Amino acid sequence: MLKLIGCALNGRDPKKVTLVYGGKMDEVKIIEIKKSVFADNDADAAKLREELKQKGVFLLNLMSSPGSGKTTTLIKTINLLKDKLRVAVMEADIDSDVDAKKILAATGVQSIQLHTGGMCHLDAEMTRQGLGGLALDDVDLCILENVGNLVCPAEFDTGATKNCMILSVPEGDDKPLKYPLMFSVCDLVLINKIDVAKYFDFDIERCKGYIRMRNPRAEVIEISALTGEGIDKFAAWLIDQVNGQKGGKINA
Ligand SMILES: Nc1nc2c(ncn2[C@@H]2O[C@H](COP(=O)(O)OP(=O)(O)O)[C@@H](O)[C@H]2O)c(=O)[nH]1
Ligand SMILES: [Mg+2]
Ligand SMILES: [Zn+2]
Repeated sequence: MLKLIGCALNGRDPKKVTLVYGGKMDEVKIIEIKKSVFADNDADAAKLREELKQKGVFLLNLMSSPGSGKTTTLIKTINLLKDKLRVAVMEADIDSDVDAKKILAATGVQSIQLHTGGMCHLDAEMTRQGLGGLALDDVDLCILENVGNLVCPAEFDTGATKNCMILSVPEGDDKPLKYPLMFSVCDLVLINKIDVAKYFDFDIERCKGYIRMRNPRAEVIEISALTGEGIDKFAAWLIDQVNGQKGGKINA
């Protein structure tokens, strides 16, 4: 059977999306839901963003290339935040459930795997279906780890409250020049793996200049998910954002 992959699926027959979510530590549940294709994703995303605001849920869409450190960053950050905020995670991947299991095992927070079965990005409707698998009444901050890809995830508004991307040092400081849309839709750019900066010709100031060129309002935080450097700044940014949306008083 011919398997369509990636954006080739756009506009084709509705397909199955598998959700795997954690209950107890070693337990995962599987739900299958259908993906429906909406003609106007931007309108659907705006509607979802408003629904989340009404519910008091801040949704962060986290994007990057595969391997830049999304899952590692989430684990470190959630362990700093989970006593202050009720956090949930949606892990999107073409296949496998390793990231949701890793998050659950390392943090104990609600964690769902969105199994896209070929899709290389999420749209608002897929995100909504994922959210349906979470107990949202118990969530202040939900983080969506989008499919690893610097191209089409930037083209599809997921309905997230804010967008964040990770650029890691080994990828090179010129990526804002090569993937302009990704940098222009992000509110926050995390520059990760700064612990290995000495082995690469990655110039952090030059990179920040390229990011500003694409998006003058984007904030930039340097981190190492391995050593934990800068993770406190990312955690404080998240608390600020959640407070901003809820009008809350959670202390960083
Ligand atoms: N040296 C170093 N390695 C990192 C850092 N963050 C992540 N990694 C490693 O990079 C690899 C990919 O990380 P992962 O979190 O799975 O990336 P993802 O695919 O974006 O979720 C793993 O081997 C991590 O241990 C970092 O800050 N420094
Ligand atoms: Mg990951
Ligand atoms: Zn795609």
